[in-house]
Amino acid sequence: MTTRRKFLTTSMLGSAVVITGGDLLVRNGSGTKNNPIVISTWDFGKEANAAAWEILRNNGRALDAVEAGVKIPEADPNINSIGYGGLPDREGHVTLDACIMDEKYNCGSVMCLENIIHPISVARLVMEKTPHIVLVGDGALQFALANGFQKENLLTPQSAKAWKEWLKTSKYEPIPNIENKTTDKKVEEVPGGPKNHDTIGMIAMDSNGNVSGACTTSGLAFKMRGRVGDSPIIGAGLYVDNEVGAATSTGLGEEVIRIVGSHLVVELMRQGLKPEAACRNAVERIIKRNPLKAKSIQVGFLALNKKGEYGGYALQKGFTYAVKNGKEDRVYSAKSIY
Ligand code: SD4
Repeated sequence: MTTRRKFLTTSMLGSAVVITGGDLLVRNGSGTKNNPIVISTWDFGKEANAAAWEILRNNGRALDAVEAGVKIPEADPNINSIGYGGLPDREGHVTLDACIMDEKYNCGSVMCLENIIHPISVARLVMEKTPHIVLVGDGALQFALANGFQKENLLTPQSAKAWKEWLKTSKYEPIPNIENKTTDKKVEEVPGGPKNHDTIGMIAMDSNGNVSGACTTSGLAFKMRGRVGDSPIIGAGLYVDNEVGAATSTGLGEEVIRIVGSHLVVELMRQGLKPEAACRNAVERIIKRNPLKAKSIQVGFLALNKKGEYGGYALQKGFTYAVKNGKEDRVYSAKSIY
């Protein structure tokens, strides 16, 4: 299975530079009108950004860019946390969550969708073709099939193997994306270590200065059947306000939902905080609720404002995000509390 470390190596070979992120405004290069930008969570965001960039650099719409961008990891069988190849729930079903939001507060979401490789495109159709915002489970599948999507088996042999391995103990320990302090390896790379899960959240601003976002995931590995995390919940896993900017999240969804994290980050930016400071503030709110628990889980936020400034922050070390604009194509390591 492809690990983030491997992605990182690949990214670096592909000329990405990993440096510690901050509130960055790349002068003459990013954000604002005529300076499109796309940012997304984790190392695999780099490849997703490249697809989004093809649209942005041709003066396309941010909404089209984020949809095209996140479809890359959705279709990649080696990414075991999104779309095809995602790790299943306890009962062996791959269930997908996704949402999308444009510059006019239009939004669409699917939850617990099975057998459809691109839940993000179904979410977009929910937004554009129905009077609703959310479709779940069988209803979402029915809607997808009625709109020409094909049913596919999303459980790859690798994910099936991992699930069978997990069944031996059925121990449910969702400990996401924390660097293992003793071995200096990320948790998922430690043999027998807890399985990892990473969502892609992507935010783009197009050459008209309009912002859109998308978020898609297979959620927590070996979750309870029917469990839905933050990722497809507008305001939790993603929020876009074209007056202010946008934010997205990754990590243990339950903790993000409690604070309506992405909406909180956007509101903090509205009050004047820079993206990184707003993300940090949201992370601190998670700690305030349960300081002990916060030490052993991961949550990361990523945000972009209308000036093209961006930043991320996480509870734990190990959260990375990718940025692409006219001047840079990089993976940053977000700052963290612990
Ligand atoms: C969830 N937030 O389902 C997602 C999982 C995730 O990095 O982001 N993992 O809770």
